[in-house]
Amino acid sequence: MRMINVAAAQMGPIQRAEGRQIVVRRMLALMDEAKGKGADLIVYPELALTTFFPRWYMTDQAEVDQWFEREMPNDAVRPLFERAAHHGMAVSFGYAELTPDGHHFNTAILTDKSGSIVGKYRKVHLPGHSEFDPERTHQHLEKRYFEPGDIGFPVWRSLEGIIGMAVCNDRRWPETYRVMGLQGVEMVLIGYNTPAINSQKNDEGPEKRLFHNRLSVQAGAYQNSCWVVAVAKAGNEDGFPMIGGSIIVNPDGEIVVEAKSEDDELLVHACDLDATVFGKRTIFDFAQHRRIEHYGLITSRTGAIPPP
Ligand code: CDT
Repeated sequence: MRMINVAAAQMGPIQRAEGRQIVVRRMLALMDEAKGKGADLIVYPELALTTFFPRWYMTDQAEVDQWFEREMPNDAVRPLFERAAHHGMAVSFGYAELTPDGHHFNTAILTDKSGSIVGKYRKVHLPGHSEFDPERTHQHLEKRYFEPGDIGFPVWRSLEGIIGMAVCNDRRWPETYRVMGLQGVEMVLIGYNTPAINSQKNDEGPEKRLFHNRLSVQAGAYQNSCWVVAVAKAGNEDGFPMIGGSIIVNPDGEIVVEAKSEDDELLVHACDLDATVFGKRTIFDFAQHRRIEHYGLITSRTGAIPPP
């Protein structure tokens, strides 16, 4: 057995006025609790250090850039890295990344147990829009503030396994998991911030959103025979409610543990990476099952059928 005792650290809301120090204190409390439960790895949500700022329309780039981290770790976040190294715990969390040459990404990182960054992922699927949309009751401006990720869906050999990452909207699309699955991924870490109501489809409330969360994550795990750790930032941020529903899903697609609250809440589960082996043998047996000659539409945009 190759075990990773993983802690999914769901976070409750972060208000716009709350600074990184307050948030990091909450993250440290979750990390200490995870240490008490023997965690090897703690996973925090997308954009874990701040409120979900892409809901706010901003025109001043200096104001926008205040939500971004220019280096990782930086002074605000260093206590997390130091505590994790002290505990001997690997960490993954999402943040807004501003590169030295001025690029903006919605990023997630993975460290090893000594606090060194071993993996970085930049969100590929950016939902929402780039301009203020008067048709919407709530704005979702990720396309305004971020560029699409430029490094694909890599996986990393770490914690005696093969680990991948994705961010929020990525989890809804099968290609996300498949690209990592084809690289043998054994555990996928996904942070999210999902509004409780779809602002363009008002009958899509929290129940439907939680259903889609489970549906996508469970299918991704089963179809690629990997563990998936999906971690929410939940609750009401400045009047904007978001779903919780953090889950850890096994390679059979079964939920092994699920959050009950919309607040800071730790889910811990001992995940056996060897539980991925049976499914991988049967699903990824290229010679017997996969008919790549029939999958052209997935990779060829020109062959795609346009929407009605
Ligand atoms: N953060 C993020 O990607 N949220 C999206 C909201 C989609 S509605 C514009 C999600 O897929 O949950």
